Amino acid sequence: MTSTPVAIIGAGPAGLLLGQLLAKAGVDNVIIERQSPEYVLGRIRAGVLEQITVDALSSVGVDARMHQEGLPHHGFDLLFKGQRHRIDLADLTGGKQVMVYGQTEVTKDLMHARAAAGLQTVYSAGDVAIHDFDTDKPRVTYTQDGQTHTLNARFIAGCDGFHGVCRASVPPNAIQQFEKVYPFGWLGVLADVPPVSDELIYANTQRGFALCSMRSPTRSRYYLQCPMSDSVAQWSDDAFWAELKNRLDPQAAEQLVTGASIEKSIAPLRSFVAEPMRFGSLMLAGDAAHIVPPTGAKGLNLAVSDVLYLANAFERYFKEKDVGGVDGYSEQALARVWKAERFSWWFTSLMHQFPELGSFNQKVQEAELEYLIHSRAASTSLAENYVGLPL
Ligand code: FAS
Ligand code: PHB
Repeated sequence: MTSTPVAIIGAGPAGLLLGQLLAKAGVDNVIIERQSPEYVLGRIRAGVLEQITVDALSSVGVDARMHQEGLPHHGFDLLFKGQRHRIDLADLTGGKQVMVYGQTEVTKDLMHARAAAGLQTVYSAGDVAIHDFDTDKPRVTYTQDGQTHTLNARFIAGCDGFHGVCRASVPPNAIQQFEKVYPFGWLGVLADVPPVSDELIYANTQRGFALCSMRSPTRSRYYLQCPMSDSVAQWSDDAFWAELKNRLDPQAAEQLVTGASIEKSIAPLRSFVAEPMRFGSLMLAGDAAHIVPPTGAKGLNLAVSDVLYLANAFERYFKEKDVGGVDGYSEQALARVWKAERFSWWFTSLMHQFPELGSFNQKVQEAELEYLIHSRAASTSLAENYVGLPL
């Protein structure tokens, strides 16, 4: 049986970043992860980092490769009715930008930093369970190498994602869940081909939404709105590229470089929030507490703001015995979560096809897009949400 001040469940970006922030504050911690490091790194997810995420990684000294390989972006294109219109993020937000740098790379950098710091991470942990988190002596049990292990802690940080064990362990009468499931998914393709444009293109077309993103000047990431009934097997690379071309403007369709996919997956889209985000000695952070449709590129960045608040709360507790941060964590995190939920829902509703809502919805979407590109006030609102609202 071992003990640690903070037991972190989940070695995704939330858990790993929290671990680094706590270590920097002198608060020891152990991460328990059910998958292998390879499995965690094999998941292809986010691509756009807000400045708060860049700054958080810099604050724990995990930013060198991001600044070398990451791509600062100062704008993106909205494509509708066959025309592209640039949203100038820098001009609209007084010089702010986003960083294009894949979540896989962020996770890799955090993993290496944690290992270099000699912090304990238990990978491939089986039957992870949390206990007594309604007391000040919670504990985690898990199996490894045929043995059952117990980890005592003062707090448990549930950073175990949407399908994790932490939120699921909270008594149903102690938690409120708000959810909206969208009637479509995103078919994503990663390919070692140069991006079709220097910046991202978000397309609203009558055939469905499309997003042109990237990971580097030689690696592209594309998404197509698709029915949830679709399977990856139905989508050959040729079929994917042909449909993407159908959803692009003529110039982009002409310039599109296609190639073999190195990853292809369909992700469901949902908006979800669990309230509160604290249950006694259990604190939820990141996807364990909330999910956004990826349209607004908020998921990973919300996980970061959660753990920034949480690390500060734990530092106040362990260094000054001040419970104010811990007691205020849920309300503080949820205030930012709900603003990002609103933006992600709004941008998803604006850019995707909803056939069940009829042609009126398409016309209203086009009217809002026209208003957006001609109103500085409207495009400023889009831009300041996209680059990330203040902490
Ligand atoms: P994660 O889900 O990343 O990590 C949770 C970790 O906990 C995982 O490693 C998991 O193995 C582990 N775990 C689960 N159960 C456990 C248990 N019982 N015991 C121990 N460990 C356990 N966001 C964007 O901003 N842009 C995007 O384009 C984007 N695309 C996405 C595509 C997909 C398919 C998905 C699922 C999400 C996407 N997201 C995107 C959101 C995503 O980036 C998340 O916001 C981000 O991974 C959140 O990080 P974590 O909260 O650490 O959760
Ligand atoms: C990505 O590159 O994976 C990405 C970028 C922007 C989004 C969603 C996904 O809004």
